[in-house]
Amino acid sequence: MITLYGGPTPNARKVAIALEEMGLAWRLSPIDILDGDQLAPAFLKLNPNNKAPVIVEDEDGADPFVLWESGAILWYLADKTGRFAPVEPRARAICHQWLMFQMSGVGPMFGQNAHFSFYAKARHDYAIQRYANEVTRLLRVLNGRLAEGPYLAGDDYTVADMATYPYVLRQVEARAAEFPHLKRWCERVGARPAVKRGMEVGRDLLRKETIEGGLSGLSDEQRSILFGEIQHAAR
Ligand SMILES: N[C@@H](CCC(=O)N[C@@H](CS)C(=O)NCC(=O)O)C(=O)O
Repeated sequence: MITLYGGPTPNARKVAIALEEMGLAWRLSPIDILDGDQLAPAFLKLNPNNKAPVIVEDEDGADPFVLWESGAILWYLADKTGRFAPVEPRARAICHQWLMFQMSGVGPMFGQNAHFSFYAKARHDYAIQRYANEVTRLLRVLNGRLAEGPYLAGDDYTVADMATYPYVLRQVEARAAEFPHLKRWCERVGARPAVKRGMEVGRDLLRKETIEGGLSGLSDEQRSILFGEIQHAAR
């Protein structure tokens, strides 16, 4: 049995999608990052980087296996099941390339864009513009790639698609005319039953303070947990 620690966020959704696609037995252990669950000592023992998702795999008679960083989790699950990543070295490298592109480009830049456009208390025009430009640039790269074939790694749906879909969906819905190939890919990926189920992970935990929950505004304590004194205190 695999326990997924996370909530209704893009990084946990990627992992939930993969677990569903691969037909693995799993359950959710909810982590509410606005309440600071990621800073609790028991969670920090699993992930000293205080971020979800984390998976813990329990098998009879073996020590639990703990893994964090969503890209590493997806790659492990693909290796474990022999599914959703090519075997031939060059095809595998291309799949890995698009997974790394999501992890090092799309994830951080979309995250900073959300931070400066919606969550930062003060307005920083330079930062807002910089990350909005990066989001557009990255969406163009993805759109160009998907003009060449149905999926990011080529002909087959892989973990690279699972990693990217939860991040880009909202932007693509809002800007479909600019990114027609990405839009068609979103429709193709989003129609998969396992993707629909994975996207629902922790839905009941969605907070009104988040963009998806309606952006009602963060309290000072929530800001401190996520971006301030509490987040950065030595532990
Ligand atoms: N690179 C990490 C990023 C994980 C991440 O940023 N998780 C966020 C939720 S989407 C989190 O747990 N934030 C809590 C915090 O920073 O304290 C991954 O892909 O797993």
